[in-house]
Amino acid sequence: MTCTRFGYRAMLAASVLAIGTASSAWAQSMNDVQRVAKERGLSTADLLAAAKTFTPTGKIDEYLIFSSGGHSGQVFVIGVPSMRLLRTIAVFTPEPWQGWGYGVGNEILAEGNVNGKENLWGDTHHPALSETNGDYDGEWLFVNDKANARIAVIDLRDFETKQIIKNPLFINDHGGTFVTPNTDYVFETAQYNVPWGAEYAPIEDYNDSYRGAVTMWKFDRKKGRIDKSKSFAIELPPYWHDIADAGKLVSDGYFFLNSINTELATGGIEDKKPPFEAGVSKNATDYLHIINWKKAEKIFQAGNTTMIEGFPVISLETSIAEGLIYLTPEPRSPHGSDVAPKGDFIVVSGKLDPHTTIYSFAKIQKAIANKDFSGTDDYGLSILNFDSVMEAQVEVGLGPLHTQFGPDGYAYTSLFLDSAVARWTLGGSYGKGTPEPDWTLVQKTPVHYNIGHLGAAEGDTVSPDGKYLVAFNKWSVDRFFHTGPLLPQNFQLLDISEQGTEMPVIYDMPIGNGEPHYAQIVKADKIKPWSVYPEIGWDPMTQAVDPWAPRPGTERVERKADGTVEIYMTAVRSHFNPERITIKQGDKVIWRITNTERAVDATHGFAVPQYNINLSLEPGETAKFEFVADIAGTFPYYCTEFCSALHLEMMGYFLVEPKD
Ligand code: K7E
Ligand code: CUA
Repeated sequence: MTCTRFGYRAMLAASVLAIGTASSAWAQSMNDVQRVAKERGLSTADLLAAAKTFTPTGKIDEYLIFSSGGHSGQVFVIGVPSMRLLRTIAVFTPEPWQGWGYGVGNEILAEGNVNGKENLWGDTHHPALSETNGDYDGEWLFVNDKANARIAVIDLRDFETKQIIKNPLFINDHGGTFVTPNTDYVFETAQYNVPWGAEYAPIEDYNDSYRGAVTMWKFDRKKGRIDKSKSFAIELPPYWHDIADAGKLVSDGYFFLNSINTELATGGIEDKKPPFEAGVSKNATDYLHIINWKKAEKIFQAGNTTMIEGFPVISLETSIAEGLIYLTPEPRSPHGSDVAPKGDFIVVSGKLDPHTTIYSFAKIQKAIANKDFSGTDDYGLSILNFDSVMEAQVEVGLGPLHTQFGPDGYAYTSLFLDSAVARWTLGGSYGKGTPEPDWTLVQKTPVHYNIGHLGAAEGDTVSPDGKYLVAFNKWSVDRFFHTGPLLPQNFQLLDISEQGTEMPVIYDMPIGNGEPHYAQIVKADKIKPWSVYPEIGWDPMTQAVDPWAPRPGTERVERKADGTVEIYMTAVRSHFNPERITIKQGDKVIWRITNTERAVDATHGFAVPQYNINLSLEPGETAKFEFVADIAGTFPYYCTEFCSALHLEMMGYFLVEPKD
């Protein structure tokens, strides 16, 4: 990068020298650059940032961000370094462009019904790419819904949601989704605790009736689904459990979960009791939970569980007896818990403590072996002696939240109150990778404004890439045109490719359709999506050819003896076949459509007015939807994609004859 910068300065110098002589086309073009820069008020730093991020037409981004969409309930896919939004993946919220929830996807959305009630939105916080040996493998993506304690599974062959699973034990989650290094399990922890199954119990009974838990969802990679029958939960004290991370390499088999509200505050500002914000932050320390999930798996497989809400749970008593869970103090209002690339350190940040605290896994193991405890909590869990397990503390600044890692021994921590990204050095086996001494704050770059999570390229894996870091900022204040009082969030791209003191902000990307929390950044060439579905008649729900799929020559309307009308339709530029369908009011309709195209991007839409139907049929895809034609009338259906010059002609009439 240094070379590039000198090269660029040399170019600018050359162009300055060339002014007035116009001796070459190159000089002329650099004059043009200078003229435009002057007209637009751009500095040299701006031009350099532009050169680092501008991605000419036809060039593909090097990295992809998979970002949670906050309470949009979706996932966003963004290219790096161009910071172009490439796709929204519809997850918990219906989305008409993808035809998600308007005839197709409805069954999957219904899997997410909460105690039988439809919930057509979500609050996505932590996406997790599937991993093999602790590295992203580009196959699957998981994301949680904090509002209703649900997990979604997305297939990265077609970027579509395949499963939504509702947690039977709790109704709110936050610590999730996180995957174990080979994606054997996806884990999810409750945050705002409730009695099992969210049944009623007065808040005064918090200690006795409200429960914490972590659910270990077993992922069946072959089926591409979470297998509920092989999943289980581990009961936890009713602290509010927050972010976690799975151990890897030396710490594989463990996960590290932090907590707040060890005070067991229950609010009550209206009764002059301390509000949650004060009650939850009273203690100087909360607890990092160190959980041996491989041991838990054995206990579950041995059947040493209790069925609660029809789901196997390892009780707190069993965990204590088996040495499954240990606690250790963590400084004030911890939020991030991030395992370093070699699995040897766990970095925790307390929002109200200006340090990051680094725990050593080797020391944790030693303390467990030596029963080096400073006591037990009220639930009987042993507390490892803080001084015995703490490796280092680094003063990074105000409001530290989350930490990511680079390839060279740097760690990066988001500072919410400072609105900055801190770069600091790891010690131990990471030492000597950086010019600075171990465990030292190196530099802080201001970001705008109120950063939450941050993401470095593959920065939470066993082999971080460095290069780029994105600050996922909560506020944008004065960075963009004010779109009324509701402003976009701001993703700011930082260049972290150079060691030492510089991490310039090189791009601002407004997010105008949700409030992201965590995101992961993966090398784009690890994702191998299909450009068209493998065969004509492909059902994305089963990822296989549907034997019932309509094909050219089989188009028809069949009336069954029971009054059901089955429609077999094909779509190809620029017509549907059939184009006229007449049925009777009250008929039950089963409608199948296959897009028989093989050309890349030849997607057809299919919209029926009044009936709230809108599909997206990608090349090769077949879809099936059902409804009762309860409203008589004349309904022109049409293709919602501008698929050809004659796309306006891609339509037909759906005629529903009145009953009598
Ligand atoms: Cu916003 Cu991970 Cu939900 Cu921190 S969380 S910022
Ligand atoms: Cu098909 Cu427009």
